Amino acid sequence: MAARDTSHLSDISKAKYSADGHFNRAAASFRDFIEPGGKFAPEKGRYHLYVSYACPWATRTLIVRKLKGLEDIFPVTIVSPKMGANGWPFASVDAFPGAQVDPLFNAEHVKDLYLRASPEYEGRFTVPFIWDKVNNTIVNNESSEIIRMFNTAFNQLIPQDKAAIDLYPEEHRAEIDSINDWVYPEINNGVYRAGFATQQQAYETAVKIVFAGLDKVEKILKGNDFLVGGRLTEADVRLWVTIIRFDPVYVGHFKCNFNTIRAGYPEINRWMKTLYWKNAAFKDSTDFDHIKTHYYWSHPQINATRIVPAGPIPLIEPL
Ligand SMILES: N[C@@H](CCC(=O)N[C@@H](CS)C(=O)NCC(=O)O)C(=O)O
Repeated sequence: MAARDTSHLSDISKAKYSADGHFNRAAASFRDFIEPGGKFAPEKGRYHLYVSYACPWATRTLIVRKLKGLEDIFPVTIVSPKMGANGWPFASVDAFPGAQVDPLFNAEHVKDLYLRASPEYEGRFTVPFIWDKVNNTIVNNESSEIIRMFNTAFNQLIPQDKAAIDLYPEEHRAEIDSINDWVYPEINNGVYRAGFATQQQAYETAVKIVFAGLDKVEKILKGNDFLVGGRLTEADVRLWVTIIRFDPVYVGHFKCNFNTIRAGYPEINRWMKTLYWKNAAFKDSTDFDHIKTHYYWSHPQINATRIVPAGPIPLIEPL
């Protein structure tokens, strides 16, 4: 039987746009939860996390995995940052430094695992996602839900000091939710809407929204080390992954160039640098080579030469 043609799902240049040139991100499809007593019970070694260092959504899960000390419970595989017509490749196909082979099936591309889990799958082949070795399927491919699972589902299996870390504390949930509600459309996804716009007006609308969002964050962080409640929460993690990519990628590649973080947003810059330099979960989850190569190489519709810029110098300022 001939393999099904899934190129409309794996090739980012064939992603869906609205008639007025706006980029629309599709919702994730695998939405099960790992929880005690559920179909997907928390167990050491049962699950596998697939990520790209390049991807902001995947980096959320890497940061929380490390903050919660889940490295032994939850092995991870890093794909190559060069996302081509077949989507994300493993190192067996593209041995980019730091990329790894698929340890479970020696798959060539992420899409092979999606189609193994669900042969008729019609969504995009995105990272991050969690693979379940017992049911041979994908449990979840939505980072905002994966970090919630990491926050609580494995608390019985990890040391008490790690179990006590709560990135979504009851008393701050309303405030975290309300920050997430605008940070996602205006900033996390806002930079993509600016960069992937195919019409001038769609770009201009989107880029203004990004910088209005950054102005709000700058005000919140004045005199504060964190976004909510004077402590590290998922709201910081979710925003940080976009900010760390801002000067190296989004200013140039996505044309978000009203200002840079380092020149225009001193409070955001301080918050970003402090988390990077003082908290290994953030620094160790960041690979600027993967980040820059991914964006500038993988979107020939906006960078036809695939040349990766040498700057900025430095990639992140010292503290
Ligand atoms: N809702 C998803 C979004 C993930 C996502 O869009 N990942 C991008 C990389 S940054 C991807 O894998 N895109 C591949 C594609 O669309 O073909 C999440 O937050 O986990």
